[in-house]
Amino acid sequence: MQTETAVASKATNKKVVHISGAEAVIKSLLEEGIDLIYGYPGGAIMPIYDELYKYQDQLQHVLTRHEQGATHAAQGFARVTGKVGVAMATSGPGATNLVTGIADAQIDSTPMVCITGQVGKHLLGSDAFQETDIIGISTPVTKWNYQITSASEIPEVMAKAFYIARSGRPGPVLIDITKNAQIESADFSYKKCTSVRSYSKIEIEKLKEAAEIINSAKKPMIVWGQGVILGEAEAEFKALIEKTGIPSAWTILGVSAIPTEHPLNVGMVGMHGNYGPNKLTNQCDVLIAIGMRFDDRVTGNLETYAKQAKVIHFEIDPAEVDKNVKTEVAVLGDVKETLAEILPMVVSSSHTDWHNEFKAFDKIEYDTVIKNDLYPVKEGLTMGEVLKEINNASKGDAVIVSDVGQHQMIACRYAKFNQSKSNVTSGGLGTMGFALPAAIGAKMGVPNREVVAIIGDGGYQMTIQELGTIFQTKVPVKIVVLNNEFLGMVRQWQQMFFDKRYASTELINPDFVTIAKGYYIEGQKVTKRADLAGAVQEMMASKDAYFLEVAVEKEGNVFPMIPTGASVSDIRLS
Ligand SMILES: Cc1ncc(C[n+]2csc(CCOP(=O)(O)OP(=O)(O)O)c2C)c(N)n1
Repeated sequence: MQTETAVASKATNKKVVHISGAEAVIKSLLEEGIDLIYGYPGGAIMPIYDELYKYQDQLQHVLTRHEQGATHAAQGFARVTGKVGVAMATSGPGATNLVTGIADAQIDSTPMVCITGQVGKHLLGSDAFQETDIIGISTPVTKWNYQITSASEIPEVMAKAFYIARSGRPGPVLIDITKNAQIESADFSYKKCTSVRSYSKIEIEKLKEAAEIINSAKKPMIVWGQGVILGEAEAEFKALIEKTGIPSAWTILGVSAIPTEHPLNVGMVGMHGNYGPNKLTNQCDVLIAIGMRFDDRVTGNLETYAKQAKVIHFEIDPAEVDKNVKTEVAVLGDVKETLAEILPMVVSSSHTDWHNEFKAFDKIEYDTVIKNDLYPVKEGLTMGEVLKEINNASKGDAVIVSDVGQHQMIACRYAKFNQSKSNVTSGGLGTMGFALPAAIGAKMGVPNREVVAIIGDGGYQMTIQELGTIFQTKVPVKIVVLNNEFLGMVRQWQQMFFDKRYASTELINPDFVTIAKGYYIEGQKVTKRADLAGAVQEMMASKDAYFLEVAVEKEGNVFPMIPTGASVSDIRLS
């Protein structure tokens, strides 16, 4: 703890104390309002863990069972709270185990600070025990990274790390701290960082141009993404769509920004999105993209994507503008501000005929796909009916955390949401193993909300060890494994595009209920439709963590589907 009496600094009027680098790290976290971190200890970070022990009444450390779990838990926490998630690991293998989660946070713009221990400064570059160049390794997948080699750097670098992680387009930051910097002492005084680089001022001319195009559009369509949620612009967004009456579709990370049942919500775009919004992307005259980045899973073949439309792009990151899709007008800036500014410039409308075109496609999709997913008459249980029962039990109030694969697409297509920041999934990276640890972080972030993880039998086994974290922390997450005994999404592609050659996609699984019980987590397996609703209700009624396995049909497929490289117009219903 403190080794010298505190003295007032003339420059900042903040207290200057002389403390170890390790303690400076903890104090910096406290200054940033952090009271919960996820991590895993080891030699090169032991001085920081020793300080954590002393500060445990102010800063909770959750010991995950793998460093990847720590990053996903920090991501889950960040996604539901809008705050920065923090993960910590030792050098070498501890640090490299963080990389998947960091890459996931980078592509999904999740604010996260990772702290890694590093060998002493005098050993850097000597292939010392557990030395790895985590700065080099993480450079392409971090928003910023930095190696601290002296204790005196800690407060300023930590302040910068948190500012960069949460400002503008959020993202992950990694701070690597050599062991000597943790042990040696230095003066400490903390000043929060308030700017690193400035974001462009809103250009009123661009807003006027955009409003003019929107006002004269006959068939305008909005596609919104996670930017609306990250920018906390839900109210501004809702006001804009309600005034203009424009049909609005979402990307997988954007859903929950407005309630699912909102009449202007026309569904999901992209590979397994809804029929109408995908088809009509190629018939709208104006496409207004808000806080989304035209991912290839959204656009399909760019050569045939919305070529007839004038594209308006509301975006905070200039690097995203004209990257994949050429825009007519780009409105740069924070959507909370740009959407508020444009609201008085747009005229009220309802676009009734145009909405009816969406409804006609909805009917086709309902009759050919949705009815069979949600109300199947065949014997095998579908993933869709499990989601329907979860909706019935949650009434749309739960946070849904999904893993990667068929169940993810079904979860995002059918889950109902009443409030923002409720859909947590690995979008851009598609990281199997994400959901179980992310659900832990989500539940800790919003303890008063129900958090339900929807996971495939493949992805579950990638981070199944985090059941240990659930048991130790007693975090009451609900875990639903949709078991089709296949790596289902890959199997679907093999069925459709590789003549049903099921190469290495069949899974022979263990008894998952017994494994959960081994971690003292109650659970059951459902194999019959008659037992499903009751089992889901029992799970939701439980005050503790609960494991529900549902044996779903083995070769169920997710439709609609835009085959890779095909046009959004060529979306298939079977
Ligand atoms: C770490 C990782 N490895 C491989 C993949 C490729 N992949 C995408 S979906 C999928 C199958 C997922 O199977 P499962 O978890 O059982 O879910 P299902 O599709 O059956 O719902 C695979 C292997 C991936 N996304 N992530």
